[in-house]
Amino acid sequence: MKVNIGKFIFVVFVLFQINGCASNDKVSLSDFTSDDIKTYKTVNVYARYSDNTKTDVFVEKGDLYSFIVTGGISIRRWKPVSLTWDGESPLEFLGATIGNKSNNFPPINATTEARSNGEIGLYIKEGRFDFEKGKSETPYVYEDNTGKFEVTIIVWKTKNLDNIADYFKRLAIQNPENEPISAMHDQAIHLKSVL
Ligand SMILES: [Ca+2]
Repeated sequence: MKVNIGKFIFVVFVLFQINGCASNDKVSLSDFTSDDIKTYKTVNVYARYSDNTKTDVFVEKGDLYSFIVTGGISIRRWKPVSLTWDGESPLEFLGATIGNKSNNFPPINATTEARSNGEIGLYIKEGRFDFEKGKSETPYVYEDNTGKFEVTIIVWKTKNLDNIADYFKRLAIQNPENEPISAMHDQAIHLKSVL
């Protein structure tokens, strides 16, 4: 499958509009498996942790994979300590790697196609990050962070985006409070038009 990069960026942009925030409603796929899924796993990414979080989930180039993100973090940054932020957007603060390379468009509450082979890593974006070493170059900026994102990674066996969209439709019915999951159905349909 070849990706039209312009359309791809457009889809990611649309997605940003839809799924700007993380939900606190946990999602369990354990009683909701599918023959279309190669593997899935939920990984905690702690806001105070300045290294890349290894997931032990591997993708091959061309695999479709999805992240469902729940939980929430506070980063605080350089703002006055009297002001705190909760519910930082995973779109802005959750980063991903494949192998030891940055994954520029991680599928935050979305589905995308792997562009290389390797283990998926997850990290909190704050300061400078050394992808080769899998460590922040500025670990001290993490010290005042709180919370975590819970990221459910799905690697699909199927290449059929209709099946993936249907899966999220069914999952949305089971998780009516989780808005990102509902939007993941629509995003999979959008993705079909660009892959
Ligand atoms: Ca911080």
